[in-house]
Amino acid sequence: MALYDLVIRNGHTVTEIEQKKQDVGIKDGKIIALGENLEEGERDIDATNKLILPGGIDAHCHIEQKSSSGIMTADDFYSGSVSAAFGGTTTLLPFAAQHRGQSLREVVDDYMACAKPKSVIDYGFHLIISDASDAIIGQELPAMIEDGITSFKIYMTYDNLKLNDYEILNVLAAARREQALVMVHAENHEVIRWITEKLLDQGLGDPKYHAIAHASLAEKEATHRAITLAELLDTPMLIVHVSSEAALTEIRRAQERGLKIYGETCPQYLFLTIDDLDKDGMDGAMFCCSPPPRNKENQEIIWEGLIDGSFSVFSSDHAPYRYDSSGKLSAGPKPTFDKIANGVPGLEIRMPLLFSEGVQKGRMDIHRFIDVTSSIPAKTYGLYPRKGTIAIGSDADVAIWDPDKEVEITADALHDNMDYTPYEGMVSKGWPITVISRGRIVVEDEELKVERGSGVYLKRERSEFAKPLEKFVPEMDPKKNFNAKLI
Ligand code: DUC
Ligand code: ZN
Ligand code: ZN
Repeated sequence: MALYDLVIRNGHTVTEIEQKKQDVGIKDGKIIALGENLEEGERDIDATNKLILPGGIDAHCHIEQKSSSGIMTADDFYSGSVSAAFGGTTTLLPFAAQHRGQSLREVVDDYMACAKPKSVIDYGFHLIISDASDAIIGQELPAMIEDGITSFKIYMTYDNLKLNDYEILNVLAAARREQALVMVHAENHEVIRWITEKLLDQGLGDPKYHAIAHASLAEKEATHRAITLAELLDTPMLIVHVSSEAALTEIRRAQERGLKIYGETCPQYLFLTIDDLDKDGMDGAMFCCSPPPRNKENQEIIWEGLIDGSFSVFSSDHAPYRYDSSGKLSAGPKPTFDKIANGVPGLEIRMPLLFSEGVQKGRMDIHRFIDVTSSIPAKTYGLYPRKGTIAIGSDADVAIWDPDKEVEITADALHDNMDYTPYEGMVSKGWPITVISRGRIVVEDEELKVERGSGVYLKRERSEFAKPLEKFVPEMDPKKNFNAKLI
């Protein structure tokens, strides 16, 4: 019997720290050897002139999720996971979304039941918490964290999701106790509501006005407030889907002050602009997401933030709503912007477009590319070094990239269940041609090679990124504040 189930030979492995010409030996789903001239395996793959990269981790995506206004995403765990795999991603961290009144256990059980028979790659969950009652935060949440759901998202906007500052403080205190990571959708609800009303009063309801209503300043204010609350309780926090320079500046300022504040950005803020919302008829609806893409200058600054380390995670925020009555146009054929389902698809293009526009065009070092698409998400969310690197003992989750393969992105060519892509016609130079998850060849020769349901649930560890600093603002320090213990 061969020592290895699979050997990938003659390629260059690239991790977050180094690039090496070496073979990868895989046994029982794990990497067990790295080196030159490994002996023959049960199966050998020749990776001459190819790059062997860690499989991607998409740490923010909405799959088989019913939105707070009742609209289902177009992708279920089968089409979503297949699409992700074809784009070089081998781990998904979608949301298990609580609607008010639901117990967290019920929510998680529902999502597990959806994912288990369908996902072709490994997956974990973050919770979305929309009901911050004492019972949920005090009793249910700790049990979920114990079960490996060690991060959760809260919202500062959307009628059916938003938490007020008091509730956010309760959530932060619980996260601090449990060492769970809080992810925040930071937009000021009242600012958006006020601008929306004024626009609609003037009859300005076209999709492009979505970008006016979701002003950068609404994002900046909420980001500042969220960070302030996090600082008050000495609780790490990750601000998701950051779109604007103004919000990025708040994050940088906090980081410069030594706070554990992290930022995530997404393809729509690097590859789309506000002009995409200004299309004929309703076509701009295809680009409506929250926060929205901004202008070209802002786009450059988001790029800089991803390159210089201000952002640590690059996720798709895949929120797939078809351009028809099941999705974007569920409120009618010509809804005003506030009734258009929010979100854009991006699972499959996330890594290729960043590789092409970032690494190939010389803007982004390849190790940084791996950091933001795989290694740091793994560290942030308690999966490292099982996932997110190429090392002995790690899961054999790798993608073999052909750096010269050019692919034109079209809705037809992608594997999700969408009827459009916002990136139609863009050409990606570099594409993952063979995608391997726990030693299983998932994608090869442009075909899916595994059965539905062959991905497994990932019980995640608590993350160092969520560990408090034990450095309070002075008036909150229990030792300095008359021994008052607040958290
Ligand atoms: N928030 C998300 O995280 N995704 C899609 C839309 C939104 O508002
Ligand atoms: Zn959000
Ligand atoms: Zn999202």
